[in-house]
Amino acid sequence: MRIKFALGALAVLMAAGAVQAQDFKPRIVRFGYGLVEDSNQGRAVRLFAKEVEKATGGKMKVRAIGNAALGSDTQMQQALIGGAQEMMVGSTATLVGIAPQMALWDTPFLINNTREADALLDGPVGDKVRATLEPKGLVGLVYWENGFRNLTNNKNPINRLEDMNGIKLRVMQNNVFLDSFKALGANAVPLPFSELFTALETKAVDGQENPYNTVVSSKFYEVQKYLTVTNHVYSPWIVTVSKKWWDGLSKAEQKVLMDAAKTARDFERKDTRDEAAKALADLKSKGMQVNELPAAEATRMREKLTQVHASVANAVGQDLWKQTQDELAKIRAA
Ligand code: TF8
Repeated sequence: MRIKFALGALAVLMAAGAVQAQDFKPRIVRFGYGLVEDSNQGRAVRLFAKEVEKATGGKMKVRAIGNAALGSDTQMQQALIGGAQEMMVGSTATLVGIAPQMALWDTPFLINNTREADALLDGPVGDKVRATLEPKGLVGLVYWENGFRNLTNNKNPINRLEDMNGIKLRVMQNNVFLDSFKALGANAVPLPFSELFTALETKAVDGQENPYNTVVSSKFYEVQKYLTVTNHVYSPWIVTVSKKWWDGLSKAEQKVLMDAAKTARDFERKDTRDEAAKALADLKSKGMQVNELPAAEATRMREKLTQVHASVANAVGQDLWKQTQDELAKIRAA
């Protein structure tokens, strides 16, 4: 009896010791992101860094590098694939060229609220889309929230669909966004986010679309007059790891990164939602002219945008499209 207990206790101690001693090597993680440090993105990356350092007793150190200092989203993706950078968080929209199924998240009016977003992204559909990155040299850990996107511009308030005509609108670099805004009559110009502020400031473009949080953190209110509430699409961010680097990590190290990414996700979604709830008042006080589209015009916009659904379904595959619709129906019924 006593010997058995002693052996059992010894085994437990050895297992615990093993995790500490060999499973965490000294490592530096270069973690890049595109927004400024004082943003929902920056705050969540800093929390992630703290969690990782805590869980590895300081062995794994995360260098959080914001402001696109390591490059735009697409440049960082290439650095991860090549193994020159370990981690990043950025838009799923810029991954569509690498993993076409990511276009699912660009579908206008696919997701109606944050409850649907969390359930869809953290469920089987989100997992399936995330998994398409692995063969391309990237490991997608979890989705964070970018948020519901709204329009800003400098030309005129958008009160009717026709007010979109000829507005030079910066869009993310992918076909769904290009097609969507062309369908609305805008002159859509794809540009990396890192060039956006300057493009707005120099009037190279008239407008852009992003969640309120980003209009605040990137100070777009300094260079944009009109904000129109459209909530035309819910954008996630995705936390990605270089597969080259990931494959060299121990199981314990991989688990630390996954757990920290999830902890940071839960923090980030709440932070983003709290900030978004206050942002509109904040933007008004900073001088932006805010309007809601009249319901009839919103419907016209919605109809134009749902025209692109068929091409998204083609791009991501009919099976995934159908699974998404089924999953959403389930979530809505729950
Ligand atoms: C965009 C996105 C940006 C992200 C960010 C830099 O408009 O919404 O928020 O790409 O990671 O490009």
